[in-house]
Amino acid sequence: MPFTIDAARGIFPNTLSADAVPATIARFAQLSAEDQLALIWFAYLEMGKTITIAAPGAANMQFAELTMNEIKQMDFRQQSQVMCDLANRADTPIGRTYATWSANIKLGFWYQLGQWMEQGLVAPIPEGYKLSANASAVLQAIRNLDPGQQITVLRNAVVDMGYDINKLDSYERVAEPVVVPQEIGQRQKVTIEGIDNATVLSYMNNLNANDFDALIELFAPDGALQPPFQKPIVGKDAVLRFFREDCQNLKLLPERGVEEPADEGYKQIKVTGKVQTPWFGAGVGMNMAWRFLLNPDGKIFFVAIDLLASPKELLNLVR
Ligand code: ECH
Ligand code: GLY
Ligand code: GLY
Repeated sequence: MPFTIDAARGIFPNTLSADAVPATIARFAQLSAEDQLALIWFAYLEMGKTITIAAPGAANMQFAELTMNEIKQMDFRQQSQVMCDLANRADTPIGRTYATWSANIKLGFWYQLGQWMEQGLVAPIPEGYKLSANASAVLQAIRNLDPGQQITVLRNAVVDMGYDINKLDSYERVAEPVVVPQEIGQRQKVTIEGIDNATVLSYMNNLNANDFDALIELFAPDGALQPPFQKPIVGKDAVLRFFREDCQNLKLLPERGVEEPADEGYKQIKVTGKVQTPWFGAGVGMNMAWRFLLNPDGKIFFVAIDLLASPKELLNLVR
């Protein structure tokens, strides 16, 4: 085998990803729980002036409902404690339940709590709460990011909360049900300047259509997918599970790409363009790159998805 996953991760090394995102998350993680919650509250309010967030679907919320109602019954002091425990990743029953939820369920849970905070049903951030100097600096760093990077910081902060799932002996993952794929007649096909590779085009079209069964057949058995700022997910079973749990209703808008031969009959392809999440729709276009390595059978041996450092990177197709 000419390529290892590790070697594949290094294709198109000139790709500049948004390192400001993990750097900001690392600074955020150092803050106290109170500061973390208040900071997100302030950031969320400020972002809400320019971008609109879609309400989570009912399918998404049903799994968090029991926990949310439990929290609603508590007094303000207990509610604040639950929120701080989540930020502290404490080992509590709610922290354990939260850990089993998919990213979208976690986001839907906080979306609802935020609404209840506004309505006075859940403990607010204390009036006049003053962020520490460090927290103010992190908030300022978030203000300086572009919208796609801001929502990624928020998402990652929410996903990281709760008890560490790896410390649970056994658990069942909880995700929203998988929607049926879009009907063939309804599907739109992408075009990518400089790319006519059938695997890459099918990847985009199948993901856009939520057709995960067709999508996974584009991968080699030992193929891998690397989401932004994460380690590769390896093997068809794990990649399919990721698609079904975390990748519904995305909109991929690839724009251009390059295709080059690699060693031993492999092929490397880089594509740049925008991605929209169902949470913000056309309101936020994230600047992304896909770096594909296809095996001699034309199957995906590796694909990395990167959040780009700046819109300028959309035009960077050099090796
Ligand atoms: C309040 C205060 C107390 C604390 C908290 C609060 C609530 C916060 C809330 C935050 C909501 C944030 C949201 C963020 C959503 C972000 C979504 C993103 C999606 C990115 C997806 C990408 C997909 C890329 C991919 C592609 C592929 O080809 C393969 C698959 C995949 C205020 C109460 C916490 C409510 C909703 C960033 C980039 C293109 C890799 C997935
Ligand atoms: N409203 C976005 C989602 O449920 O994924
Ligand atoms: N941030 C992209 C994902 O993992 O869904």
